[in-house]
Amino acid sequence: MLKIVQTKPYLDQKMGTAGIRKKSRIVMQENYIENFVQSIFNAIGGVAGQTFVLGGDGRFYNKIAIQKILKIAAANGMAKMIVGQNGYISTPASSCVLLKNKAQGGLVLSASHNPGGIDGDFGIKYATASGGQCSTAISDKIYENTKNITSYKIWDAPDVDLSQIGVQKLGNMEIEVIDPVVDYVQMMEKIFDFAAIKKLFADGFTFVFDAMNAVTGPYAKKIFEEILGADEGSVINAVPLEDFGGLHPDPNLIYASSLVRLMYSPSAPDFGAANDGDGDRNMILGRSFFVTPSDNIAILTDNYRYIPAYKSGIYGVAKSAATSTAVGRVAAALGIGYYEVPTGWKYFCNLMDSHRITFCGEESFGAGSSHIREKDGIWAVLFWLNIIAATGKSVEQITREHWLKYGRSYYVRHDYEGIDIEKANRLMADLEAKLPELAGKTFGSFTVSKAEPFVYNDPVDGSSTKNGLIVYFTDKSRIVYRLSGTGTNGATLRVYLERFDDKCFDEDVMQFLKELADVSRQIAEITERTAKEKPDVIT
Ligand code: VG1
Ligand code: CO
Repeated sequence: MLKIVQTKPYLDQKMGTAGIRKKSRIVMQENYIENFVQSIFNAIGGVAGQTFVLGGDGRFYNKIAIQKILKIAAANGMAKMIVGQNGYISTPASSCVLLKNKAQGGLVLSASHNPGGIDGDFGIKYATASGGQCSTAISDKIYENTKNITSYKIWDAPDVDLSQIGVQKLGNMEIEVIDPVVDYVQMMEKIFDFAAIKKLFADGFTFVFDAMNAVTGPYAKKIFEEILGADEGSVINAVPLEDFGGLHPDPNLIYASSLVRLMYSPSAPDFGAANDGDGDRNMILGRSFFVTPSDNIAILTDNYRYIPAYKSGIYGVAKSAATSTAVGRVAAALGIGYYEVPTGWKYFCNLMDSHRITFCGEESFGAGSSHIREKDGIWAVLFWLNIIAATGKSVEQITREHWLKYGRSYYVRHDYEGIDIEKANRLMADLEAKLPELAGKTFGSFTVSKAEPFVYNDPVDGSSTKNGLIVYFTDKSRIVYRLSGTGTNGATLRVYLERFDDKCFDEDVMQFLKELADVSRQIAEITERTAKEKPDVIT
């Protein structure tokens, strides 16, 4: 039965870099999810007769939120909701299913790499018919709606059983429960040379994939163990858990520490990888060797010819401004288009839709291609396995040959977390104001060549976005400053440090970037303003 419920607006439902992201307890407030989802539907002119895709990374509150969303969708006249079995779907699989079914929209319940649980985080990403997350123009409209909402529609009915694959009805809406792994696997089989990777494993290549107790476990088990023949047990932490087993499902050197320890131990397998909570981020490791995400996208691009789906040619490549310039050198060598966009995958979508780019990547462990409109963790792992199968080279060899050819961008990101929001905003505003004076100034051994805000003018829709501040130095070093748009605890200042060297590739990264790190604090007065002498997290 259709029910109309009176509600009061929440004033904090503004989307950040990737959807809305909040502490679980905030999302659990009365009508919080209902308001947000109804506001999406209102802002896009209703969803009557439409098809959407729905699922989440399985974190705490996934189950409850999904039932609410199904009932709101049914009450709003949606024709069909395609739902991942048990309410699970990875972010890349959601984009895949959305595009395959030509659905009008998709909702992924996830706070990505943020920890889960009642004291962790929850979030919702909203994708349009393009398969990618909505533009800022649309999220602004949704935000306006959340501030003025007075009622929502909900179908008053018992909860829906999502455990069995098949079709059922909720009011007039059809619910199709699918196994999202199936469509995703089919897509991967079309892109990569599965026969060659199968042979690699059959020949004894050893591998470990850490799903971090999050959504990619079932996908990874199916693809790597069942289909490609990696040893049983190669996929670890493979069962999605509501609290990720206490892990922080962020695949980097800090939070995937047990995998990192294994990869740097004498019993390391040939290859190690991890994905984040919702399966769109990846970390790649060789034996005692780590591939930085900025190098990752550069190396994948340079090796596109080994991959069946790309071997006949690629369009250009894009990276977020904060990502190192490594892939830019590859683009120049290949003579393909090259774009720098603000942080957030949504900025790549127009470039993919208009065939300007095929690949894109971010320093935050994200890489992907135009096969979907999200970054894709398992895709990146398969890409590496395919290169290794085709070349017979190790992760380290492939990376070292890359440096030899193009030079190396030593790169690190410093995060200063939990800063008072007002203080953080002031720091950025004051820094921006003094950028023009920086040119020509010397800090230690670094001389500033140019300093300016990063402004992106989208060549497709003409929109203009300012995101972060960049200081360039005469020796090709760069510092990028920006505030995170995914945090749930005060403000996080991200400082991205890059220094180029085309002769020596074996410097200690931290040591090599130490002076630049000091300069980054000096220029932005970080310690004076935040009382932090060093970053809270270094990745
Ligand atoms: C972070 C990353 C960004 C990424 C975003 C979403 O944003 O820096 O590169 O696209 O998270 O990632 P921010 O604004 O906190 O720096 V995820 O894996 O949601 O899906
Ligand atoms: Co993610």
